[in-house]
Amino acid sequence: MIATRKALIFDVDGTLAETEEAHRAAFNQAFADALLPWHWDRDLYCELLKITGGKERIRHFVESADGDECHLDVGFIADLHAEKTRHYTRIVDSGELSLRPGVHALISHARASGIRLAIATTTSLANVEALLVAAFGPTGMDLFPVIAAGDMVAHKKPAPDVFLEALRQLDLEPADCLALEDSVNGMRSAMAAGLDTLVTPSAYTREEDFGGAYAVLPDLGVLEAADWDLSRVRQFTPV
Ligand code: XBP
Ligand code: MG
Repeated sequence: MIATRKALIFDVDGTLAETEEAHRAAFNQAFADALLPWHWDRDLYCELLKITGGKERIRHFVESADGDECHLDVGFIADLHAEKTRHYTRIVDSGELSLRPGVHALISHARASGIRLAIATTTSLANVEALLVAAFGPTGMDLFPVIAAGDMVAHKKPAPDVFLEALRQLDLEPADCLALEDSVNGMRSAMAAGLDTLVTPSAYTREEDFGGAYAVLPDLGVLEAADWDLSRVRQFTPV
């Protein structure tokens, strides 16, 4: 049973909600505002998502597709990414995004069962706050006393840093926790931190290979239907 775990450590983008189309729109709006001739369509963004972190993703795009040296300036990228974050949080504040199936129920069940909640994400803290407030109201951030996000760690996913930081703040052993992820980068990060990882692939990660995952489910509604019994979903055939 999930109640045997002392904490759940949630990824954000793709796991709590299908957010990447909003991120993609925010990137493209920031590029347009800066009069840059860049547009990331879905196919290109699916490739670029292999690079975690918005600033790192922009840098990779400049190095691989734009080539203009002045676009590699750290300050240029930071300012462009800050504009992107402004657009993204505005999209989230508008209420356009909703939690994925089963997420709200699992969070409620965990709270009722005394299971602690944490976040380990590559996205920016401002984006986490926007999503939690939009989904749970003004006190949404209080649901997750432990939040490891974005630039809090030196190396982004698939490095284990952000999950190790969440475990440090929780002061728990990996075996006492369960990670919830949507991407192979995220799964590798969590597993490298020693965590069992339950994967619910998202729109952009559906074709990825989740070999080694604790379980691969279409969404967390399956876990609720299994009455929160992890042993029952463990045999669930990968999507
Ligand atoms: C997914 C990411 C993030 C988002 C964009 O994070 O890799 O970079 O795509 O957000 P998660 P930023 O670990 O939650 O799946 O532009 O703030 O990085
Ligand atoms: Mg994710």
